Amino acid sequence: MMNNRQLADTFTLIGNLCEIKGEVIYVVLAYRKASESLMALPREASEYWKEGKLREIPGVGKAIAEKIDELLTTGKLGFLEKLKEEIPPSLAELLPVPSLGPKKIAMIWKTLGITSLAELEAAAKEGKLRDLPGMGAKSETAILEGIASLGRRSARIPLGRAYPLALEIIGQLKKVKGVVDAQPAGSLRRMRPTIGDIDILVAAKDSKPVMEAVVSLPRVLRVLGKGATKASVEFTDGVRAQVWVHPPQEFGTAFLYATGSKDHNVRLREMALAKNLSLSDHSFLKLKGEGEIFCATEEEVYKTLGLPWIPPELREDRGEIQAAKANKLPKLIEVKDIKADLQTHSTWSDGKLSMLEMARAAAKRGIKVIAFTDHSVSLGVTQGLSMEDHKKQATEIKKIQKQLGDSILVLHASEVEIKADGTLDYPDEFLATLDLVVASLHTSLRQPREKVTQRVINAIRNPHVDIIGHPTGRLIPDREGADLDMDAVLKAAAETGVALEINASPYRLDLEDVYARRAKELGIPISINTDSHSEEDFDMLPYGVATARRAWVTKDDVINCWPTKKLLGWLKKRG
Ligand code: DGT
Ligand code: CA
Ligand code: ZN
Repeated sequence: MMNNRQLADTFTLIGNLCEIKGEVIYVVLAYRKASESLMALPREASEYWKEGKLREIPGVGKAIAEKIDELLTTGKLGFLEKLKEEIPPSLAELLPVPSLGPKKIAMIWKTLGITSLAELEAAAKEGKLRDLPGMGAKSETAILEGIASLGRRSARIPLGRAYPLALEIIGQLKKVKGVVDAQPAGSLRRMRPTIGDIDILVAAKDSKPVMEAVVSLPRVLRVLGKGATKASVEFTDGVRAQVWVHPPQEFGTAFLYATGSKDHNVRLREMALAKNLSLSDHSFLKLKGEGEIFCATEEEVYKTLGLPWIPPELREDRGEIQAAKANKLPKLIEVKDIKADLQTHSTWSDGKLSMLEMARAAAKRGIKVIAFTDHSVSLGVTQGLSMEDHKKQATEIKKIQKQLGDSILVLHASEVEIKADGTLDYPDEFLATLDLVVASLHTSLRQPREKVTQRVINAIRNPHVDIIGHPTGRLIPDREGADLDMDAVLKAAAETGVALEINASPYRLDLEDVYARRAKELGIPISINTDSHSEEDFDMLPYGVATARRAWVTKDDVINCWPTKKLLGWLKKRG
């Protein structure tokens, strides 16, 4: 049975081939939207299908539901097979090449019979493209450069890398004369775990000096575009940034537009049209009568549409506009609500600092409870602790607790390995002696779905386990998580009341937003932890909180926000 990723890939391919074929753009976009929506789905589409509820998936209308039905029933799609006979599927490789559009691709294919990237590159090098209609030696060079840039460009950048970079650029731009404000926008402001390109919005009356400053930023490799109010550049490490400038009186509409997401913006524009207003990045244009409405702040834009301000992390067209209309937006968790860090490591395993140093670093940041979850013995690379070692660690904790006084409470815990055979690294009698137990997967992540899912469920069902750490084990951007059956995992967690972690490391952010949101809806407690191995790691907390915000999570849903007494009571009850 096809899974969501395979279905999504199928619709992306259909969209791409339709685009090269010359289908009207809204058809192409409908396939792409369906593909994105399938990737963001918290459950398998086949489940919806079995329940006869395919049409409840966002972006899935009658035509696409019929195609999903055929794919799930037969594993094939007649429509796609026919399309592939008309348009060679390998042509889709050419679409990402900058400077090439679908029309040109079709023309190159029809005139020269080119169907792959390799053939295109060879033809450009041999000078075979310059004589085609509308092309010349210059377009050949552009195509070769475009192909080279594809190789250099790593797909998407982890948020944790993009954010500091953006702040650096913003720092530079704020020094430019006449700049009133500069803010991150796009997926960066929505705090998606990975970023395609960095968008920055600048408020200034005069855009010219800003445009100059952008193209002369340090480490700019090349300028991709420079207009009157928008410039985009590529840095030497392949990261791209786009800077938009708007006068302060229209900063609100511009900020909203540049923040996206595109789908959120489309919804707002529809709402504006219903009020006879045309919403652009500049203003609301009055369609009846004359004049424009300018908004200096986002609040004013939303207010004009009859909505409260919507936090950027929610702007993904996942029900936020309906919730705003009904005045039912959640009061999202904030960094300051976090009072406990329940996964940290010290020199007892693979951390860089002693427990005392770590506890002080956490206390300095307002943390009231810290759990040391040094690794268990089987995780060889990290010098995991034996049960003997734990006795010594317990003594040490008593000692440092005296030194720390009531500045912070130290819990004796462990990050226990969920072994390949599904058992835990310590016997239950021992787990019962710890203040808190986090159970995590680090090895044999590529086991078949059923087996790896069962491992996690075993850990969830162990009454001594309090938190499942970074549930899927994914690493951003390189390692996909285990192929877990999330439906089954969430169901088991809801039954036992174990907490699921949102690991705040920007290279994990695991659970990801869609699953964390479902966990919350199922009443599963959520735990946001930094998994700190050094002092700087504590500062990654905002990434974890942002992921929770993207999951509509409030502070009541998160055990790290509970008063110490309530947290300790919960741990005690779990045994
Ligand atoms: P990314 O860079 O792939 O991680 O994703 P975004 O969301 O940053 O998207 P990007 O960089 O293509 O565009 C930045 C913002 O510009 C996006 O969040 C919303 C807005 N935007 C881009 N294209 C369109 C469009 O066709 N229509 C509307 N309404 N807004 C758009
Ligand atoms: Ca972007
Ligand atoms: Zn871990």
